[in-house]
Amino acid sequence: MPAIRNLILVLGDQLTPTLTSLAGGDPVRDRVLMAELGDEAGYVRHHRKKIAFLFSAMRHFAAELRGLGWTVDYVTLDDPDNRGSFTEALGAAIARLRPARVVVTEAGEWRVRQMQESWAARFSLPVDILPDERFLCSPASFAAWAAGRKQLRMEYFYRDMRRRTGLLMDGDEPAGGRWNFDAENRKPAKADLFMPRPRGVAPDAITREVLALVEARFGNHFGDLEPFWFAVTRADAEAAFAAFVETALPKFGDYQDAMLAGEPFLYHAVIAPYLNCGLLDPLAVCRQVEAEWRAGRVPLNAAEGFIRQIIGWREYVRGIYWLKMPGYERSNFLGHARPLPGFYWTGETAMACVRAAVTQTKEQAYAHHIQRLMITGNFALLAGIDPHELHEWYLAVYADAYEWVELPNTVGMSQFADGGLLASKPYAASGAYIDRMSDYCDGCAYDVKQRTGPRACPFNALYWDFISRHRDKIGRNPRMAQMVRTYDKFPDAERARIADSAAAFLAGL
Ligand code: FAD
Ligand code: DLZ
Ligand code: SF4
Repeated sequence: MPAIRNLILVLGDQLTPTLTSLAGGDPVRDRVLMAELGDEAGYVRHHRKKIAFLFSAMRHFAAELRGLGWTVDYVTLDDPDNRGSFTEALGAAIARLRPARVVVTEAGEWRVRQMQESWAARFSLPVDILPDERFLCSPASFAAWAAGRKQLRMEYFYRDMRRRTGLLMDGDEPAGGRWNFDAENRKPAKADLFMPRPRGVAPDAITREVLALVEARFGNHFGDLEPFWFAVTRADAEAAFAAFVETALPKFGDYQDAMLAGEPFLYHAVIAPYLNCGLLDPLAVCRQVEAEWRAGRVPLNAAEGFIRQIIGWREYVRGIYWLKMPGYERSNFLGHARPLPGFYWTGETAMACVRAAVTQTKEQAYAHHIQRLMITGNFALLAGIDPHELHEWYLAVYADAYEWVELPNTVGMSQFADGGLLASKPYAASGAYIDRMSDYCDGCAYDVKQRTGPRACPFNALYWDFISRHRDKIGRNPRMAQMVRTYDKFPDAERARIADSAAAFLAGL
């Protein structure tokens, strides 16, 4: 047998055949290593559906690579020699195969990147760490953009990305004469018989085997394993995206901020699990969406809204992550320390909006952005939940969650724990916002119109209590200063009732 030249370790979120580590390799002389790892499944206790999704997608990707001529050493979770960590899996493979060098594409998470950087010394072998070119903006390029700016506003980064990619550009000008159509994207939705559904896939034999493995090994993790309908191959992920483009994209913009009881997906794409593990390519999906608009099949506010999420928000939060790690994960500007309430795991609360968001999270490993930001995130912000505990919750419960994308969204956007680096103001809202954007309040035990008292919507007293508690820290923002002034105009007795209602509710958590 010829000597192995490069041992290429492919991580679970690197399921892309054009990955830099594979693109420079040679299927005849090199060997690919992939491993299902107890440490990766357990560093936070990931949702069982997420683990099953990733293991099945990894197994299908190994088959895809074999089809392309690669030899893949694939270590399953139940392999008796599996010791559970990237470092041990790599060490065992090096001992077995004696490669001349190790090649990896840089890990998405700081934690794993530290491991990668330790391997050359540990194994006395050259280790090439190649850039991850599936992203459109490298950490270095983001740092250059950020250097010298007082505020790192997503909107300006996004405009640069539009210019760089040429997406939705007419020469030097944004298509339609505006960069951003967000103001048109705030319609509340109505229940509709023709509501689109994400395209699901029945589990094949590989997925069924993984489901049995996850059932046996991760019984104590959160979340329902079945029904399992995620795509686990590139072809099925592409078909799911095509179905979204056809059935939901035209209304994606209009209803981006809407929420409806019993409608977990609305007009969202449900593609983040596929993008983040490498089954879909971010630039390719944006080009497809632009083509739909140019062909007159979707309105500009939908195409622009979608493309902004990907080349704007997705790239921007990754840039912030690498700019601020390590340390960002411990941000706690508002000094919040309350433990995460148990209903984040059970859904057992009388608050209909929180119950709906948590229940569908348990069932689907999915909630859309406004549920994450304005229901579970907003509640935690108002209630003063420890942002690190909340971060671990978000990282565990969603099929699309990886620290590089989850952490800035949680700590920065949703909890204002970085002091406003990412968000211009805290995403804090009372029940009135939830009532305007959803139909949850119609079926709730609480009354959204009442501010205080036992039947009042808890978001109301908690909102005003939050404004009062943090007036010194948030009052510099003009929009928050306005809320502080409103609070100050409440009669003394009303302010006392707000404090009492908030305290009584929090004491009962
Ligand atoms: P759509 O609404 O259809 O949007 C299309 C795509 O745009 C998404 O698939 C995603 O790739 C991208 N996108 C949209 N918003 C964002 C955003 N704010 N940041 C980054 N990408 C975005 N997204 C993750 O991918 N992983 C996470 O772990 C994650 N954690 C979050 C935690 C909190 C507290 C919040 C407020 C948001 C989080 N998001 C996360 C962002 C967003 O909620 C999800 O990307 C989105 O809900 C995924 O569903 P979708 O594919 O249907 O998205
Ligand atoms: C999230 C995850 C899980 C649950 N399991 C594995 C695994 O068994 N093997 C693997 O290679 N990757 C897994 N991952 C993804 C890794 O955690 C991911 O590659 C890092 O988070 C990226 O830095
Ligand atoms: Fe949520 Fe308050 Fe509406 Fe109930 S009344 S659904 S708690 S916002």
